[in-house]
Amino acid sequence: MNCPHAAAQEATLRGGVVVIDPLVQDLDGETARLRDAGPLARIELLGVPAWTITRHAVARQLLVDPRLVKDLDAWGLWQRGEVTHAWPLIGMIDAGRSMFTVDGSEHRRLRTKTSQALTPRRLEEIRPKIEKFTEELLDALAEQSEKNKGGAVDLKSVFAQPLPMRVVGMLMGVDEAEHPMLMKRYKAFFSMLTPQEERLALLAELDVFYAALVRERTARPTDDLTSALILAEEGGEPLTEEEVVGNLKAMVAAGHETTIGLILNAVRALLSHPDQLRKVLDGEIPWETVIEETLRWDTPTTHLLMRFATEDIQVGDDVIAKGEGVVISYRAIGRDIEQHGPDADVFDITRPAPIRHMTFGHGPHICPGAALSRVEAGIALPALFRRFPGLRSALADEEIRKLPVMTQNDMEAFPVLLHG
Ligand code: STR
Repeated sequence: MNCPHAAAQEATLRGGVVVIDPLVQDLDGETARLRDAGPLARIELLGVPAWTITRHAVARQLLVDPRLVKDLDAWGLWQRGEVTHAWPLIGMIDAGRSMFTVDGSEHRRLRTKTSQALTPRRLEEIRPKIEKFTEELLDALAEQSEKNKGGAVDLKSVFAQPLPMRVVGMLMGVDEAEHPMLMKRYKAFFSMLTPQEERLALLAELDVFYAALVRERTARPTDDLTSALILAEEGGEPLTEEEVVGNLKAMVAAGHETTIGLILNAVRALLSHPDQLRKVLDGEIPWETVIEETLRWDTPTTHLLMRFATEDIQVGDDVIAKGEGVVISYRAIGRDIEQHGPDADVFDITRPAPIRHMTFGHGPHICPGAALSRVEAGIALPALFRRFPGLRSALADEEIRKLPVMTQNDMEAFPVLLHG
């Protein structure tokens, strides 16, 4: 066994089933194996079988197919009690009634106000605030570095994590004093090293926290999105407290966790491709291209859980049987050769634009925060390199450690040197 990938391959491909590694020890290898396993691949998530979509074209088709639904009760394994709350990934699916878990006309009812609040035009109103947060966090980076006598600082905990937290906190009306508590809980929620009882307990604590915030805004509305979600539209059916809580927690979780990945992965890609970084800093290639290529090549979400078939669905030679679960492997989709060409595995901001990736999804559930994340990264990345033009990684690229998170593409930390 002299091929270095052979052992990993043997461990992760059992009878055509790709076993997703909870410790994320070889993300690129796993992505390639998923792609090789076919447009619709069989996977195993901590002992639980599912299908996953690994191709752009198949995702385009299935993400608008009404026979695939978010409703957990449509899952055969759940109906039969073979998956329960003891399964560590259940919190990714059983997340309360919200725009993330409901389909059809009810989904539109739950989602409309949020997507209206996040249009590019509305986001222009908060751009100055995002710029201000960015400057403050750049100051914090400089301060940390000075304290460490010019030594390494963690770009994740000091910059890439608090920035999206502040932005989504401001939008939803979550007090800054609560941000460290939220970041700590979400880190534990996503980590596969957290015991399941602990994960269920912290989700219950988060529910209590969000319900208190919703009651507070019901009594005294402000101009935040949480208050807007509570207020009935003229003639419309108001959201219930459970629905507002569900939307609020989906927004906070999605709004901060994914954008951390976008910012860190873009910085990492540029620092490990200095020729391309040069082109960006010289103004030859716009930051928007860096953002889109990063979204394609190193997606913040590796696997999105889950949809369930309400009837048998034929896809090519495969049949997704009624009751089976379907995951969307966005990382494999971003590396789809049929969509992006034979060099799909290469980070290349000079590839012909536009880069047609599907990292924000497709169809009715397409990410409502897509424009917001682009605004955030579009402010954070140029500001970071403007302030610290000599920025470089304190680690060799292969030394950067991933967190043991199965669904998100998440770094443990990203130690950088600010001044070359
Ligand atoms: C985390 C736990 C929670 O309380 C609510 C949600 C709903 C939205 C989910 C979120 C989850 C996990 C991360 C998701 C997000 C929607 C977008 C984000 C899946 C389950 C992505 O990674 C794309």
